[in-house]
Amino acid sequence: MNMKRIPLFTIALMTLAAPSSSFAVAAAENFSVGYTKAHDIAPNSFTVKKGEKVHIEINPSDTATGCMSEIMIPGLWDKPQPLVKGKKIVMEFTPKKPGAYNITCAMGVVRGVINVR
Ligand SMILES: [Cu+2]
Repeated sequence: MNMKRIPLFTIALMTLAAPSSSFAVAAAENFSVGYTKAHDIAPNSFTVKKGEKVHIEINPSDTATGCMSEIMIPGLWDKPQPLVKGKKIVMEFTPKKPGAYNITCAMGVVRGVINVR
């Protein structure tokens, strides 16, 4: 590992962890995700680490309809959340097993992936 990078990395972790919780013990991986009817979620591919808390915020610019109107991550976030314009969705979880977890609609149609390493 390049030694010069360690202090910057530590500062980045502190910055990320501070606002999410007053306990702020574990480093969190934070993702900000958009949603539009035209492009669905963006970005839609993520890589995270096993045992590290993941914090995903989705800010829908549109209200989703039909099959893709709810979002879930089977195995990581099993409760479908409706995509409603202006209503922020927050998903927080700590992946325990490596693997590729699909991001789906409530019935399992794939719209993205979370790779847990
Ligand atoms: Cu569906």
